[in-house]
Amino acid sequence: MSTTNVAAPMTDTELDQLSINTIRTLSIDAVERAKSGHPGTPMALAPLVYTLWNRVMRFDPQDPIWPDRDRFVLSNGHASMLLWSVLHLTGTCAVDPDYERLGQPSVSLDDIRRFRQIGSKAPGHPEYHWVSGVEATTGPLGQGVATSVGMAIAEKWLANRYNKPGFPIFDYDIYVVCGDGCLMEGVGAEAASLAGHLGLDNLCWVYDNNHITIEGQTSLAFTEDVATRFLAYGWNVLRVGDANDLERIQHALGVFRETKGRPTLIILDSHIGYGSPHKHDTAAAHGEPLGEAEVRLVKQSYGWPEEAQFLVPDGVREHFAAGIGARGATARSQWTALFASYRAAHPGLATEIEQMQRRDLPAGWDRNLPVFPADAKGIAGREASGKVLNVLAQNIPWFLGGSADLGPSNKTTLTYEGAGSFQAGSPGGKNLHFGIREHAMGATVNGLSLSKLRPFAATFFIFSDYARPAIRLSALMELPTIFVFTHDAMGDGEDGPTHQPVEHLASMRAIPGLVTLRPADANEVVEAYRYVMQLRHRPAVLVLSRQPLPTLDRRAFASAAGVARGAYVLADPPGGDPELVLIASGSEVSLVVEAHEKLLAEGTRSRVVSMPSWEIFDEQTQEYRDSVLPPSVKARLAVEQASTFGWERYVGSSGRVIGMTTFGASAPLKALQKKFGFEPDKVVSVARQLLGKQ
Ligand SMILES: Cc1ncc(C[n+]2csc(CCOP(=O)(O)OP(=O)(O)O)c2C)c(N)n1
Ligand SMILES: [Mg+2]
Repeated sequence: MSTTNVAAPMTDTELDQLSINTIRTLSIDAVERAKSGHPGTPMALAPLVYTLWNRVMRFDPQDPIWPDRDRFVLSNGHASMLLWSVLHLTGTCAVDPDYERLGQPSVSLDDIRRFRQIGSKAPGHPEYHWVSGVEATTGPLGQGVATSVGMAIAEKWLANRYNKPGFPIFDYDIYVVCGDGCLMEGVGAEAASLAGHLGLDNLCWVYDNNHITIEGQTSLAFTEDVATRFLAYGWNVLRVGDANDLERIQHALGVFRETKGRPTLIILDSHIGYGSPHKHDTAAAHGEPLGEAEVRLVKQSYGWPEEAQFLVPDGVREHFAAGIGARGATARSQWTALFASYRAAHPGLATEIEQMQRRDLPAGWDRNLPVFPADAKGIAGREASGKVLNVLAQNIPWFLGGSADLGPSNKTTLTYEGAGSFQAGSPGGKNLHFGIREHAMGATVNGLSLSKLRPFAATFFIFSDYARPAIRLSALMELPTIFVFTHDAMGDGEDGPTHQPVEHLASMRAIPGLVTLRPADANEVVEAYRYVMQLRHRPAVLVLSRQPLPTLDRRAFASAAGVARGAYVLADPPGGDPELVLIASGSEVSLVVEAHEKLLAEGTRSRVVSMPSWEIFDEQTQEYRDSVLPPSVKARLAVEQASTFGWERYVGSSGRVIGMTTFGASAPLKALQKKFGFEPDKVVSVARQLLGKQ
């Protein structure tokens, strides 16, 4: 007997549930196939992500970089299958690094089938530079929530500068999903405190309060009252007691949107592994496949065909198209029309917005950059930097930044008339005050950069350690953030070894993609900024001296423009043809210049190479590199007030390094230079040894 089953059209409620279960089962199947990943949290949070995306967010899958879109950050990045599912089901399109739309899906079903495999656009954790529609790279817990604070600051700043009566060009919200881990991490606390202080009412964190982390119940280590803590930070705190209640979730998100003057935390009580008879509410659901037998039981509980894998039932894609797709398309086309009339009314501002979106610099961005005259007494790297920053900030409207409470010391304060401080009541300020929160500062500037502003962050080089995870992510995300680190070595003498970086240069140089620059004098500082400003997809670290460094006479020495090649020949023996190469960076360049003069006087044909940046030098042609460090010259001596680690690559096995192999000490700088061998005579004597001249 055959029957014809004419199915009644599904109700919206049924389609909601079908869509949610599609997210859940795609997540489960992907983890199962990959034999690794995190199924439990996507199973629990599918209703939240569904509600947020399909009912609330202003996001057009056709154009995932539309500037006025709401942002979504999955701070608990291990739950990445939530994002891959929703990017796939909404048909979000891919964009290339030049911000061109490619017309192909960002995440295909095939990518999901190849979750966590090489080349898949569904990698283990959300990766900004790799998958379109990912707003921030997350996975290191706490980074996403902290980055979102920068995104919220950026929206306030952009709205303040560009919105005009009748033209709400920037009017978006930042939604973040986070778990216990993000709220346990210190960086999450720093960021929440800053967001509360700044009253960022465009920022909503949804906290997945599932009482589970990897080791088991949160009662093992996390028993604080999160709600009270966030109230104390000045947040609006809401609670939704059932993660499956779409109406309550939607209601809470509505309350967030109506709340002014405070960020919102929605505490969402959920059950990790929801639907799994044996694993729900247990750590076992966190980070491993459920196993075939359990998957069948889970699918039964969802009313899902047990055998089906990677199933996207009919109607689900259409349901997303009718929700976020239609809403996003309308919002974007309205915005595009608005922007067209904005361009007519405010052409200059419209051009700025377009340049910023492409990470281009405005015409004249480098006008009035200082040129420093030769001066034996010289000027500190941080001083020269302060002058450059003040010029750049006036030339580039969207260039802004600040320090972790060390502005007066880092010389990063923007002091020109009208620069202002960014605060809740003055969202146009260009001086950001991060407070003593280096880690959140790093993540915040990442958020600013993700929002296409051009930010810098500053502290003492020693405290780069406190921001390092965010610097690393900056490099991984390929963001052109700028880190200004002063007090680069032992220049703060009496402060002692707690304040004297040793291994930090090596540590920065080890981060792939990051450009580290340690300029030798004021004109190298200018050239370093000139180079860095033109980077569109790379972060940079500027390592600057506290103490004055002689400003080299560029009529006698090579031009500081050599900085753009990472290393360059600063001085040669008469007639060239060196027998010895002295290599140095930063404050040690003028030291080796002194030694070089002594060596010349005693008939040694030495060359001085200023090497502000290893990375940039390594990217030059072999021919250029050989012209600076001739392969035939084996007598090479590098001098740098930092760990010797890594210098072998330039001095070779027969070269020498004068550097640090211990911590520093508390004493005046002169005494430290003597104690650790950073004196011209020491350089001369090691040079003689290298040449067998003594
Ligand atoms: C900084 C950092 N430390 C440790 C980890 C490893 N890790 C990944 S998930 C996780 C547990 C997170 O618990 P929770 O945020 O509650 O997520 P849930 O299991 O509830 O999804 C840990 C420790 C990490 N990703 N980042
Ligand atoms: Mg948890």
